[in-house]
Amino acid sequence: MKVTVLAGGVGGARFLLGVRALLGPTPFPPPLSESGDPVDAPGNHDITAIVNVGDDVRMHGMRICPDLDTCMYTLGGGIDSGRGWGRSDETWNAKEELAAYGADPDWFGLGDRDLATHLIRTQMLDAGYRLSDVTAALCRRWQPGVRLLPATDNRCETHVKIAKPGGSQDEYVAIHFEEWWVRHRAQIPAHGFVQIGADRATAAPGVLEAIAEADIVLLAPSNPVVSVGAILAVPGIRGALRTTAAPVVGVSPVIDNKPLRGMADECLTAIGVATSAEAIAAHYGPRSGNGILDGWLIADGDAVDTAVVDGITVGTAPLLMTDPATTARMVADACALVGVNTPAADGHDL
Ligand code: FO1
Repeated sequence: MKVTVLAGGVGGARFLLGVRALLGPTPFPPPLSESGDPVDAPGNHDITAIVNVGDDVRMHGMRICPDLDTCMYTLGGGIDSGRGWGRSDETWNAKEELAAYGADPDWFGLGDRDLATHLIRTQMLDAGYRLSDVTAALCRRWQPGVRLLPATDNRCETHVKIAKPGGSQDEYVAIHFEEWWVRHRAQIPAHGFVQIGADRATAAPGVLEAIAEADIVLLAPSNPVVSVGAILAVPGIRGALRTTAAPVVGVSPVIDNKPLRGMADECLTAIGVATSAEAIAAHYGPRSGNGILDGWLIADGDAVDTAVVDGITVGTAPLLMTDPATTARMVADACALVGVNTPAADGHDL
């Protein structure tokens, strides 16, 4: 079975742990034969993650890809699970030294171990490799067991529109999403989000095919605005979701109509969408209309007015991703919602 997942950072990575627990690993990058050709793994399932690159940022001369790294480290066993991002057993000497020189920015958590990833990535990008090639190369070390594809190889950064400090009523400036979130903890009201470069971006190699050829496409319980929304901003991806033969099922990112972590509520408010399972489903919209959903899995206890989400099959399940086996059951529930059977549904042990 081919499963394609649209994923952001922390929530997306935890969701992918469940998909892998349910279906088994997809060797990535693909093993090479003696003659150096990629060999399709014999596994009977194939998991592809289309990962958000809207958080990507250039700092201290390095290209940093927070969501790709969060997925790679989480699936590869290198994540600091308390933070949900960055490396385990991390130290911050380089960050402190940079700050001692007054080097800006000093508010972003660049760990010493994490730096190696940014240095390798930046060197490969500068040598002309595409981000998707770089990601596969980094994954040769981490072996995530899921194919990780950036949504695009092009620059497509999320910038946040805020009131111009000291400006008049309708004067705005834009700051990078990471500055808005990490430096200001999303406490400066956002008046909108824009993916810089989206108009010239193209989906990364394999992305549109992974959607078109899937048996099911899942939207991870990631931020609907700056994660899933940023992926949908890449030309062609929304269209691929609307035309794929696969059912498209989203998993609600809220429990009791509140996000578990992060800043989804501030983001949704900024675009005039209520922070509720119902409003987010309506925001994504049914594929039978001009939206992208066939199914919507919401947390036990949350409710949606079926009239509001007409055309979307709604189901409920426990959505707290406490461990991969629990998340695997949630993934099986999302698939079952649209009649796609998976190992858990067949009663096999996870
Ligand atoms: N998130 C933070 O809240 N504070 C940080 O200092 C921080 C540093 C950081 C460094 C590398 C990296 O890959 C991710 C990092 N994140 C940090 C997470 C990042 O902000 C993510 O984009 C968000 O968590 C949303 O997914």
